Amino acid sequence: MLVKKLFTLVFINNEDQILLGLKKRGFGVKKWNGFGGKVEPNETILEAAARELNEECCVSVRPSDLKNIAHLEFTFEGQPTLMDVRVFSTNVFEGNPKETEEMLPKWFKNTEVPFDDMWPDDRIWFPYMLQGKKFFGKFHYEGFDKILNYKIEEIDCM
Ligand code: 6U4
Ligand code: NA
Ligand code: NA
Repeated sequence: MLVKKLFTLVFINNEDQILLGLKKRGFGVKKWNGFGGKVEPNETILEAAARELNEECCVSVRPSDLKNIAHLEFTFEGQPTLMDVRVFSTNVFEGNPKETEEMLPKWFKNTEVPFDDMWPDDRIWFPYMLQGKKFFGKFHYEGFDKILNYKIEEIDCM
């Protein structure tokens, strides 16, 4: 039996740039990624997405401005957890990204995303996101570095 855990992941876009953060601790440490975390029992997924973004880089968004662009599932060989990650993006935001205890934010050109220092799956699905597609992907890992198998498909609506 797989135990599902719900996570958010938010990407802020500004013209031809995307905001990423270098994770300073915990899961995914030293990797660049969007901003997000666990959904708490007392909040909606959208509220969690906006809250985590603000906690991690001090940027504010209205939950209703977040567009749900992807659904990702991660499983790990020999482990009972399925990470259910809801991915959002927006170009409507307030505040300048600031470093926090968890993340060091930085703007990257869409053509200069640092895939070598990111989750290996990002290289596979970022092109969908950067082309404005909606998609579902699932990735099965051995450890945290090797993708054993995956599936990705464009979808019409979330
Ligand atoms: P705490 O316990 O507060 O440190 P929290 O911030 O709630 O944790 P965290 O940072 O562990 O949660 O959440 C993991 C983040 O990493 C989520 O935004 C989802 C994202 N994520 C997890 N696996 C990923 C993967 N393979 N590829 C990817 N993002 C992933 O691009
Ligand atoms: Na987090
Ligand atoms: Na967090």
